[in-house]
Amino acid sequence: MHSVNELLKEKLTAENYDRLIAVDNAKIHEFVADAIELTNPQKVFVCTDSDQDVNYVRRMAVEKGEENPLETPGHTYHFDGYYDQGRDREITRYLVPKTETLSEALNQIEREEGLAEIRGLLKGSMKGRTMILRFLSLGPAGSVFSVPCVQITDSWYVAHSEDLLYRSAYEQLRKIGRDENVFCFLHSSGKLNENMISVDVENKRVYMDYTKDTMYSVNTQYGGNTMGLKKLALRLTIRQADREGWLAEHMFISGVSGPGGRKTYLAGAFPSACGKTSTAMLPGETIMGDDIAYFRKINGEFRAVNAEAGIFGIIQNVTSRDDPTIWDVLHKPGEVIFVNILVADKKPHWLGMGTETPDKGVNFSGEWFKGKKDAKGKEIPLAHKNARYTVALKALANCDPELENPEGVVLGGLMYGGRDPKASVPVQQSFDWTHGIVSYGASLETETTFAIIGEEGVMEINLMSIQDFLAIPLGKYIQNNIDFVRGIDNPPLVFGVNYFLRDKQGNFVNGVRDKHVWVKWMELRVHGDVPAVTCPTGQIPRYEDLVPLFKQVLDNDYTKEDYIKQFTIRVPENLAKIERVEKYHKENVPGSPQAVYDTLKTTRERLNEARELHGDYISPFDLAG
Ligand code: SPV
Ligand code: MN
Repeated sequence: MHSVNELLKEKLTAENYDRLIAVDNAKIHEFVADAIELTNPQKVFVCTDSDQDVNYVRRMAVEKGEENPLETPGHTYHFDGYYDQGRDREITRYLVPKTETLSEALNQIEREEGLAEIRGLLKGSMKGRTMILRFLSLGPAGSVFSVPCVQITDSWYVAHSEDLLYRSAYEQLRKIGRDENVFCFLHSSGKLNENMISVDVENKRVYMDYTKDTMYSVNTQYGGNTMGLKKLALRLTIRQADREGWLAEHMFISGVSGPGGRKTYLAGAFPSACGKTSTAMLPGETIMGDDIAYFRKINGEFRAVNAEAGIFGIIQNVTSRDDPTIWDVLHKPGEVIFVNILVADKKPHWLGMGTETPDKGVNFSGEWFKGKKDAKGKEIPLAHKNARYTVALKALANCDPELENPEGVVLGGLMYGGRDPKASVPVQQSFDWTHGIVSYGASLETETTFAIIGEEGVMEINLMSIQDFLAIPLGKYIQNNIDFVRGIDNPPLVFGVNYFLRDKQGNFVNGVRDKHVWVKWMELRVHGDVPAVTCPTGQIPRYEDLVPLFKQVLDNDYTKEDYIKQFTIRVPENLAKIERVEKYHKENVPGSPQAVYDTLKTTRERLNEARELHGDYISPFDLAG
């Protein structure tokens, strides 16, 4: 048996060895040595923060054929396998030691058994390839929020994407102590076809050894399964935050401008493909993050940072009209990786782009033509619905200047939203913190979307939009959220939003851009500038406050009919939702806080009282007094 050091010395070139040893951390050295022994790469490349190294990764992604250049300078595209187009819940499992239990709601496997399985799949997987080693930081560098990470991958595409999405932190990691903890991620694309696409679909696995803060991923390339710092790290930070008394959330953060030039920071949680990124980058506002936020109490303030530094955003329905900021980035020279789009004439095309699209090209199914069918006879769309773009936040004209502030920003409000066709009004504010956490966060019910492999349009509860990533008991997580604001003088206001409410005919009652008005209303509420109408489920906007906002933000004349259609309280639908949520908590959330049941009960009572007075469907004008 080699010692760790001997093995590293033998397998790395002198230059790469020196680079690795300069990061004097025992866990990292052991992790790398073990990964080398296991996966047997031909070479090891230790990537520093230098432009030269980062450019090398970018160049290799193209040279090895994992990415291909598009017409616009700096733009490339990458395809994932046909059956590898989203996060895969089925094969994503926690490794749980025999002596421990984890919520039954979480997909898991006994640790030893799972480790043996995934290590078996990783064995020799990097033969003939280069192992890339990256040092990265979650949260701004050198801050109380930062979480040091090490990613090993044999995919230049994954390494390149992480460069756009995270903060390179080789220099920062050189300063960490020998025994300090770091998160470790080991990914291999596994078996590849001639187009450098993972093909061993049956053996796709993402296993998470939370006992060692180490995650394994194999036979997949889709970002959400492979980039350790994205959803794999979120699971680990949720555990760390639980131990240390802070919060790691599936939330965007943006700066919303208000009267007199003030700026108010809002955060929000939405399940994948429910409007999170588009809310984060509303035109005229600033974006600080679109996916993962950390919250800490600092000197009695509620402060937030973005764990990431880039966007892995859904491209479907990105149009010049609705999303001008990102449209601009996707059309001008600069670094962009397009993922699972259609390529024709070296240009990217996607679903719902608002311009004419070609009838043939190349997409995630290979050569594509209009009418092409899959093995089951189903028509293949020109691009996958979950096609994405990867860009650094600093490429956006409206990137928030506080992105790298080590102290983060003070949060004025936060929102929870899902795809709820029937019950919730488009926007409402909770009566207090706990009421909001329970009624909008812990009650979040949503239709499943294409961002996760499986059936679309099925209603499910997705607590705080973070359920896929919870690695602590769900009840504990809710309690932590409720308790977090203790000792904070001005906790953020809590809002519930729903961009997907439909009328009886099944039509959406709102336009896609209406969310901008809701956000502006929240901004006014944070500063107490406008009153609100009390309704059984929360506080809703007054018609007279929305009229000027619709005019100012969208240049629309907001009608009373629209207001009534959107803000009518649907009592039976809300009562039915409460029943489902209560049942869900009783059956699936052992230890759900008493506050959840108390709050649901009070809301039910309020709804019943209102029904006595006003009937099943209550016009907001009846409540305005
Ligand atoms: C999401 O699905 O919530 C995403 C994309 O942000 S990923 O997790 O990377 O699949
Ligand atoms: Mn996400």
